[in-house]
Amino acid sequence: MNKFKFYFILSITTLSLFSCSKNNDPAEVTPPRDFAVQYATDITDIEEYLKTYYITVVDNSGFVDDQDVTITKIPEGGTQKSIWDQTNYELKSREVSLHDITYKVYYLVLREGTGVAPCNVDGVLASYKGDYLAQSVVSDVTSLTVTTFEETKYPQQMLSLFSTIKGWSEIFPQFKTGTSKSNDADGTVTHKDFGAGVMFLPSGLGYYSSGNASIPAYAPLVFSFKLYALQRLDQDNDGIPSYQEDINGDGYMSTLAAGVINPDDTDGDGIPNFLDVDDDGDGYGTRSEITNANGAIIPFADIPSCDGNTTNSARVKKHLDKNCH
Ligand SMILES: [Ca+2]
Ligand SMILES: [Ca+2]
Ligand SMILES: [Ca+2]
Ligand SMILES: [Ca+2]
Repeated sequence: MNKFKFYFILSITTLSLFSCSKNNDPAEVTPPRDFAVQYATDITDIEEYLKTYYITVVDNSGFVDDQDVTITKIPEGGTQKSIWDQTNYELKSREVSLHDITYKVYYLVLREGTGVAPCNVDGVLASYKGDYLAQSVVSDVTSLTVTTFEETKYPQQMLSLFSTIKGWSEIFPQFKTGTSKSNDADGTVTHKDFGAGVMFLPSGLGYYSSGNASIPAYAPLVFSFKLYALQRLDQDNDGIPSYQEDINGDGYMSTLAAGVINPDDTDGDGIPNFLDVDDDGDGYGTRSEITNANGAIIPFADIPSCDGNTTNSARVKKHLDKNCH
């Protein structure tokens, strides 16, 4: 598939699945809630959910239902162990700084995966099921309810983590792909040993005030997911895939607030390398600096230093050396 076509499909998918819908009627616009206030509510709901629901996981390697999960409310008097209390799967958390607060994002590792981890701006081929949490009042009793809004069992498109909701781009890099084998007879693909998990997202890392289609505004989201494959993307089209512009190698790249030092911004101009067409700020575009005399892009591993060295792993590659082009 050519790149244009890919991005075209991506943009449609992005619009339908992940973008914030704007309310165009000015009469209905109300100011969004304060992020910190909403987060306090969300994290309370999420922790209540984790402590009052239990999970069952299908173990059926090589079949499409492998690592399918069912999350069910523990019935009155039930002896099932909650997601919070169970010990079959590790419940981890990750801190995400955004909106001037630090979000705690819980995620459950069903299986880490045996392949390669995406960075936070790669494309992922993932099956997933999305639920939202809501408080509902029945007979004067407020309780947490769960509604499924989307399920994709046979994903066809890579989704760019650069365009999805923030929670996805934070959690997917913690997992790896597995192996995929195409079946000659019918063209179906069998996925094995892929990373699988469940993420529990505060609304600020989801759709927040806009909601989305059937998802109400300010709803915390729960996604169970399976990471089948990834695609390396080159956001700035400078010839270097974004994951190789992750200077500190932590799997994450982002634009930070003005004045905050960005570890992935070589020239310190506020634009991280994966979005900067001139990474070292010498006035010569990265693409031109890594193009050889024949007009071909030099593979990342072979980009020379200023003095022509291509083997010293500690060398500064010329596109990152502002004294050389
Ligand atoms: Ca790039
Ligand atoms: Ca980084
Ligand atoms: Ca820069
Ligand atoms: Ca340059």
